[in-house]
Amino acid sequence: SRAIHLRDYRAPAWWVDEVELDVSIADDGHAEVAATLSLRRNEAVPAAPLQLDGEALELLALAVDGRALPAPASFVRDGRLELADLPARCRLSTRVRIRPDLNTTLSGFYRSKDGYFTQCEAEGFRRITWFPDRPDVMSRYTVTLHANRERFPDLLANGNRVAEGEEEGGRHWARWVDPFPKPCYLFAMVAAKLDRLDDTFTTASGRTVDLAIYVEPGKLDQCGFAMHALKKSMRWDERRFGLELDLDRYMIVAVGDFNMGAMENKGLNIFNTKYVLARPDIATDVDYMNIDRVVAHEYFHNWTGNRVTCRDWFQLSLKEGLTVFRDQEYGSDEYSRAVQRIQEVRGLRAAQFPEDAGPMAHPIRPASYEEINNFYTATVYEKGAEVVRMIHTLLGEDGFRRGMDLYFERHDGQAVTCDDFVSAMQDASGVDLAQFRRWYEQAGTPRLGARTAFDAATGRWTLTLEQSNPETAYERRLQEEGLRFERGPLHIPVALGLLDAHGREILPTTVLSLTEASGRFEFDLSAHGLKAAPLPSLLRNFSAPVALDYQYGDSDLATLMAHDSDEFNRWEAGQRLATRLMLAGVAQVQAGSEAAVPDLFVDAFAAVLAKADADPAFAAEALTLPSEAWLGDQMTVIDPDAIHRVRTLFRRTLAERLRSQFEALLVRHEVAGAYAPEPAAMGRRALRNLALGYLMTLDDSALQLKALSQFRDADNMTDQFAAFSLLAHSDTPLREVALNEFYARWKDEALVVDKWLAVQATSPLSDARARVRELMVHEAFDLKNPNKVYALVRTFCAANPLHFHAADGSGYAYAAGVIRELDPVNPQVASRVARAFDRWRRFDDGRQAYARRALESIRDLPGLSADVAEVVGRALA
Ligand code: HT7
Ligand code: ZN
Repeated sequence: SRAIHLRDYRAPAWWVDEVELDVSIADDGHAEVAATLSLRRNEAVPAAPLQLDGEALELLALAVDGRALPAPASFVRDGRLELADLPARCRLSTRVRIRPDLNTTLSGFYRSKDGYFTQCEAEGFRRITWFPDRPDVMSRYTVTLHANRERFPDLLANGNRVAEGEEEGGRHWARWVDPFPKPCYLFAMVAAKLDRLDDTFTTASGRTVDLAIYVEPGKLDQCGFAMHALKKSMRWDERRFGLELDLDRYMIVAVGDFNMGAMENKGLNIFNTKYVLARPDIATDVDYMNIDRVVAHEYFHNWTGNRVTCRDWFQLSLKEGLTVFRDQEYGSDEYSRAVQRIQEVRGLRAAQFPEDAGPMAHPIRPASYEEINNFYTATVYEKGAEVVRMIHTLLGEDGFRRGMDLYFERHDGQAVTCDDFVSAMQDASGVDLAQFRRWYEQAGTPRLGARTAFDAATGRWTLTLEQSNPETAYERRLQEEGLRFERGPLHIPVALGLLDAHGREILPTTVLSLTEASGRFEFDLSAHGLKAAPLPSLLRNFSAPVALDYQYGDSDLATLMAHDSDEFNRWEAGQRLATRLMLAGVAQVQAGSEAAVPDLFVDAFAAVLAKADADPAFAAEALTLPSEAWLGDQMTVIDPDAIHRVRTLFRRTLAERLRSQFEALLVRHEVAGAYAPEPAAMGRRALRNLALGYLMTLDDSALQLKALSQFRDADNMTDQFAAFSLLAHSDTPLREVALNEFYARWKDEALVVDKWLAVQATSPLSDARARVRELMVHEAFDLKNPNKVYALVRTFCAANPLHFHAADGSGYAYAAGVIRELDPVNPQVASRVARAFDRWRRFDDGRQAYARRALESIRDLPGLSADVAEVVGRALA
């Protein structure tokens, strides 16, 4: 295989202390990049030739210490520029031509609309100039940009603008110096014509810094919230972690063509427009919340990622897991902690648990990879954050903060490893994390079994916990690659509470550490005079990323739903009960009978509804049934048709039985006054729209008209979009009305058009796949734009299990066709779409045969990218 292994890591033979870049953008769409690198041999390792990475570069000239080397191309071997016998210190100059206008990969330097932008993480800098493209080489940059003044008035790079001037032919230039040494993946430059929102921020130590958000002309009224989020996150990082901005100027640039969400380039973040632009009439509450979190995430990277960076890409979770944990904590402090936690865990179960169970399984620090872009995964990010959260749980807030302080004290300005992070946490707190480190190297979702026993005579209650760590595709692959790996028990923090038969708490949250394969924990409850066994509330707040197996009775779950003091577990009990009953319904449907919704469930659900006013945002979560994908993941062989049928039946039955309660909610939670993305109002809108969703299952024309008027009259996108998606998924003539009106109104707002596409991609109606195919040739779609591909294609493949997994294989054939077409255009995006096939072996033989054929048709594509080859290769292995 083409795998790169962590064990092969070697420190670089050469350092690059200074980089001078001179970038000249020509009017015909190419650019010339002249680079001078101040090189210094790394005396700590054996001498070796200098090796530089480069991709899609036309090498024009090469010089060492000002002396030109003839035949520059002759120094390029296997895609690398190799120079032997260099003096221990020297200056290497290269000049290359690049073609940003033709760069559809959106990696390196590329064109989007009328401007030029960069994306260098993970390995895009090598598409700009010859360089040791690895994160442990840190350099100081001086960058001079030249371009036409009229077309590109904004010339930006990292750091501070130190000089600018005019040139002949209507051109101008600007020079930027970044005072901080950085790895090249944090390099950024922009040449464009943009509007700018300016602001300032005074740091805790009294420095005033300039803030700027750059957007496409005409969108200035859509960046106020992102600026607000930036200032909130700056203040939060000062308060919670004592971390201040270290720059004089912090810029965010929004771009419509971008492979991911955003990028934390030092002082010059580049963002997907999706995570910057918002106005009440075009962005939903969820969009606002995402913007808040992504702006915070990129800002937090300035310390966790930029000041302390990764030694190599195997350590990606060092910055990503930690920064996600930090943005989660920010979200919890800004919004409802319990609701944030519920959403995090729902996301983890939707994306990371299946990843751990599928062909792409890997630990948060993988030991090998073929294409690093494939490892910006739910495991590295979200499970990585869970691992950091467990450290936080084991150390407590103060211990964790001391660990963070020590981490920065030891490693500021360095490129380090996950081990260095754990060592700082351990050394600052005195908590032994030796066994805990296994979380970094072991893939898979541990199963945590629990058994309890109660002796009423003595009041002794015993909890036995057992962990099992099933083998994953990851270990099988390591073995094939000849890497030895020993599995072992993990250190699992298990937060426990106990309730009596009336739901009163008799043991407040206590964190147990399970370190062996099995552990027994005894509690003396004699003081409580219990007649019956207490009811355990296990794994409170989801204290570890595991799958808990405990035989709760249905009525125990109803008690926990109603009374647990741990809000997360109140929600969890409802999900557990719903999952169990819905899976029983699926089994009934498969056996040829009809499923039924038990009264106990309707009653438990009604009890949550009755208390909904106390916390609408929580109620909206608690009243959302487990997804079709989640139900499928619990089955040995996934049956998407039966699952869809049962989930639809549950929703309709709840709506029928609780109609008046839902209707009352609609009235009670009408939000008065102008729209504001405030937590309380957001919760009420979520609850109200959830109620409308249930009511729309009743096929009642009066309710459909109610949805239509909400769709037409809403003054904000949250309410408009909620009604729109319900109408667009309803089998009535109003569907076309809503689809046409929505498009006509919003066709010039790219991000709203994405919503229009995504809604059609998730349709449960029978023509969904045909519609998606038609939309591929609609003026609204563009294969070159990742947001459009994600909205239409990935949403269909990842969020429409009913139709993507159609029994006739049509969903798979469609996806394979798009992936084959997309691969030469943008392999990163093609590879993300290909991940939709991760679960293919979980389906019946008929579906598997179609999926295999689809995967093989991708595998056999001549010139297939390494990105897609890795994903498809693993799926077929
Ligand atoms: N650190 C950023 C990663 C990223 C990225 C990676 C591969 C290809 C394109 C990309 N754009 C951004 C995002 C983050 O975690 O903050
Ligand atoms: Zn990140």
